[in-house]
Amino acid sequence: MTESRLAEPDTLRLFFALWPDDATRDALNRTGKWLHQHWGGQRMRADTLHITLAFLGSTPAEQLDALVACADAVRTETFELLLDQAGYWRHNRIGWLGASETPPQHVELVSALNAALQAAGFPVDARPHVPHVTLLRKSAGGDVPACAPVHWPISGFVLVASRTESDGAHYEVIRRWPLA
Ligand code: 2AM
Repeated sequence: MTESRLAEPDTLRLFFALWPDDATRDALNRTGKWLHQHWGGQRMRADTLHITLAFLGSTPAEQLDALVACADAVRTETFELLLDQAGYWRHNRIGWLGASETPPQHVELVSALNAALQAAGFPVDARPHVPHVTLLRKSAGGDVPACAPVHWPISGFVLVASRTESDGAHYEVIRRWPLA
């Protein structure tokens, strides 16, 4: 057995997400800076910015193949997400950027993924999905400032493994799926 196999974890903290291209990441990061000037808190590092589609949490590594099969079953067309609305959640002190109108393809992507996950016995979130990019944590919130809209071309989605380290969460994209 090789050293790297020995180091492979038995469980992974996983989630499906939309992962930004470089231009979208830069635009989201600029909005994070702008929101931080208004609301304070801790800015998310640029390399962590994403939209969660389905959060699985701690998952046995042996279930990865089943997860991949769930994502393989999704047939959604590419679309554009217009992120034009900042929001703040008091219960977890998160400042975020979201969409004033969620495109039907996004709704269909989330529901197709969740349906496949549920049918395969994975845990799914019963709460309504609010597409958002978390930009600030431990933030005070306040009056909602106007934000420059971010046009995000969605051409695929990813499976991400998360590790928590002293400087915060680190995310590794472990698999990508293109949209039709
Ligand atoms: P958040 O951005 O609103 O905090 C990785 O933790 C990603 O999964 C984050 O985007 C987080 O959303 C999301 N997530 C959804 N449900 C979660 C949960 N129960 N615990 C931690 N993160 C969760």
